[in-house]
Amino acid sequence: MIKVVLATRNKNKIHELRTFFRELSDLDITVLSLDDIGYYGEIEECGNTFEENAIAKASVPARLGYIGIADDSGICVDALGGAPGIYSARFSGGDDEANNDLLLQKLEGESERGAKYVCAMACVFPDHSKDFTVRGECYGKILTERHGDGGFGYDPLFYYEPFGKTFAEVDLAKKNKVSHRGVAMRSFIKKISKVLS
Ligand code: ITT
Repeated sequence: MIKVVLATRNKNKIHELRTFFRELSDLDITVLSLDDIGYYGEIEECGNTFEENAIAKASVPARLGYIGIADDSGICVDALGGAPGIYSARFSGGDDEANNDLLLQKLEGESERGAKYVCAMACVFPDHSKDFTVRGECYGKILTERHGDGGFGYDPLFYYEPFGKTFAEVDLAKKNKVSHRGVAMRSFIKKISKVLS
């Protein structure tokens, strides 16, 4: 059995990664959380890119001798020059509601509403011999008002053309078929399965 540690405090991410591994990998992999290994310290996000932040997070368990995994994600809005990007979680300084309000305010009167969700995932080994990152992206549009109450973060404003709906109007399984995190997780599992087999 191979143990990997997902460096996040976000319980949804742990649940999702476990589900993806179960469905997509033949390897006997156990995904542990930071709590499982007794790590209660801070995780710094001080990079300039999604990849740098994912590597910084995954390096925390790697320094403790574990195979570390982490993701960093966010939304990049065309009319805002790619903002909020790596600052998506901290955009307004408040919660998801406040972040969405600020996004609507910044795009008021703007007709160019294109945006993409980005998710970078990193795998860091204690000896750094096989470190790698992968990235998933998903393109959509920012609506002028919220639609739906599922999902989280910017989902009520993120309209995905092929669905004709926002990500807050579809269930997680449907979202993950096309989402930045779904794309990144699938290519991550393919790659880590190769590296570890
Ligand atoms: P960890 O850093 O502990 O892993 P986190 O929730 O802070 O967990 P991120 O730093 O990756 O995660 O921040 C991602 C932010 O980007 C998140 O707070 C949302 O605002 C936004 N975001 C990312 N993926 C999203 C998605 O699928 N749906 C909606 N919003 C998303």
